[in-house]
Amino acid sequence: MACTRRTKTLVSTCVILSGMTNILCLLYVGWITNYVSNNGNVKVAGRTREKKFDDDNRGETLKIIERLDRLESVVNQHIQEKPLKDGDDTADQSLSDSLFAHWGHDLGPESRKVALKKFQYYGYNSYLSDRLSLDRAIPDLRPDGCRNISYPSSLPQVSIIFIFVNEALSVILRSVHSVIHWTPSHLLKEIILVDDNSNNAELSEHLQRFVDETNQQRPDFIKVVRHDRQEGLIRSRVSGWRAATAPVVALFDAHVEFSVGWAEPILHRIKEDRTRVVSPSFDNIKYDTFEIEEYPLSAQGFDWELWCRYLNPPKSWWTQKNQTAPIRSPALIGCFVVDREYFREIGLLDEGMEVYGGENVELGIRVREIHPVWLCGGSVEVMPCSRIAHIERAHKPYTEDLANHVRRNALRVAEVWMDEFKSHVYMAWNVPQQDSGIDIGDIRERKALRERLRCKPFSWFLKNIYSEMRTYTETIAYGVLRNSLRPDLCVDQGPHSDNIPILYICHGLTPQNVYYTSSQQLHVGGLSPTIDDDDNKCLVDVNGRPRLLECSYASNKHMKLSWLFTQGGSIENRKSKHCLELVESTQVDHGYQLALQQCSSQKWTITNILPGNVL
Ligand SMILES: *[C@@H]1O[C@H](CO)[C@@H](O)[C@H](O)[C@H]1NC(C)=O
Ligand SMILES: *[C@@H]1O[C@H](CO)[C@@H](O)[C@H](O)[C@H]1NC(C)=O
Ligand SMILES: [Mn+2]
Repeated sequence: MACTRRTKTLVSTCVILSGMTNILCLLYVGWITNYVSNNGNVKVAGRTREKKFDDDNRGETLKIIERLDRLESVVNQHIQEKPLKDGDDTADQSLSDSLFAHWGHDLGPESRKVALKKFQYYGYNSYLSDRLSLDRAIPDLRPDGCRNISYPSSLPQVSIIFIFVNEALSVILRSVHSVIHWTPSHLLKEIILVDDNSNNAELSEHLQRFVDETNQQRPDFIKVVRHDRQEGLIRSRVSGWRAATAPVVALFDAHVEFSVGWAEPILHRIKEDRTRVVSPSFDNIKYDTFEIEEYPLSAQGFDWELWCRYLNPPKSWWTQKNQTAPIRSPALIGCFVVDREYFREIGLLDEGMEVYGGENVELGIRVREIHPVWLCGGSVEVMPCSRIAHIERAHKPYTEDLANHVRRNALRVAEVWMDEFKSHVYMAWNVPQQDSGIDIGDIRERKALRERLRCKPFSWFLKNIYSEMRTYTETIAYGVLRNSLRPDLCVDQGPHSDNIPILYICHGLTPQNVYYTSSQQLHVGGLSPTIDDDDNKCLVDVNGRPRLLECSYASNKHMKLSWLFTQGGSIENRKSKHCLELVESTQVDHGYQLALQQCSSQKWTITNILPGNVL
């Protein structure tokens, strides 16, 4: 799964994403890194996720990391990705920092080398995993009350599906061991291992031996499905589903560990109502130490790029004051349990999604299946009493072109399901809505499915299921904002802390996203996805200086945030009548900086105008 945010060093972003090949990414990250170290707060560990639950307490560094996190998806989009190259010193150093920060101090140099190599390959510490018991117990992190709930003895049986590609054997085996150990045996019908064409022969061999041994005791208990070419995670899940025979199927990554009592709460909910699609709650297995890190209870959602994200549970859940109650959730983050036949009825997953495997790709799955489920009358929920620990990788071991696939899948979802809100996905990915040049494949079948299931409009989903999501129906133009004086420079939100917009070499990543609205606001930076996130930043004339302030704040304070803008014309503040312009400056890198001054007819353009609007 990709939506969980990882601990990340600043420089690793580019290393991981581009194999150090992309100058722009390095420039950008270099700039951020300098900024951070110049300000003396170089502590870079921390999960973004925490901020959702601790809103008042966010360090600047965390914000920057968050930006890099958001950046990641967009960086991908712009960068021809290459896998990590052997012998790249910078890459090695950053990997090494990441692996050995909290682990391996007493390891000899040879072992370190081996461990590092494996870490680079898998994105987690498989060297350590190989040395941990396959049967280790993980802590029982269920909230109070779960232990006292009793469930009917007759619950539907479940098929467990694990999908993987090039996963460490010990990690797969631990997933299998722990699900066997923690699922009551009369409920566990079978385990299905879907190998999406791993190119590791040793893995297949060892795995097959384990399967054969197990099946000698319980014939057909473990099934192996092997793809003879890489199909991606989405079709892997469907392959697993095809092989399953139990009334309920559970689809998981093969790098998880189950916890006591995980199955009963979920199977009970599905038994009560077969249209419920249920996710367990997730804890983290740290990629370096393999320690279990407790995560707060969350619902699961997505942003407008359709990357997944954890959400605070809805108000209605909090007011029940019952931590064991299911959490209604707009989406799923990838691992879920569903009635096998119901899953078929609602159209499985979109097999038209051409995806090369990788964890982030699962986003496509989540979003894909959530819409049919919700819009067509089922429900999605997260069970607090069912807990599973999942390894969040430090980096994706195979990043080839990942974001392009995610973007393509997102656009498929937008075109099939999102009606007038599809513009939001195009805006978030910063691609033109018409003639995007992106081949999203044939979506007729999915559209027919939507017809057949008589799904509700997407606006219904937003209003009733995902009311936290912000919408941007007022936006009329989006893209990067350039001045004809220096078309190689773009308006950029600059460092978060000082709220000063800057000019920077155009890279088109999130910090350079600009949105102009029909209420004449200019938003700079990524679209804030939900009301629990910070508001968008608006360009404001503050005492004659260009500043970026939260739009709602600036608006409430009646500040000067309205701008007259026409494509190819000036950007003039409606109150102060000053224009946003470039002025020469020897103090900045690129020779120009932004200023507000008497209008001198400088010309600005913004990349895309939404269909039906004139600027
Ligand atoms: C749970 O059950 C045990 C024994 O059945 C009982 O002693 C305990 O008080 C119960 N706890 C709660 C929170 O209900
Ligand atoms: C809390 O929620 C659980 C699960 O839905 C339910 O079984 C239980 O009765 C609820 N407890 C209370 C006190 O409402
Ligand atoms: Mn995963």
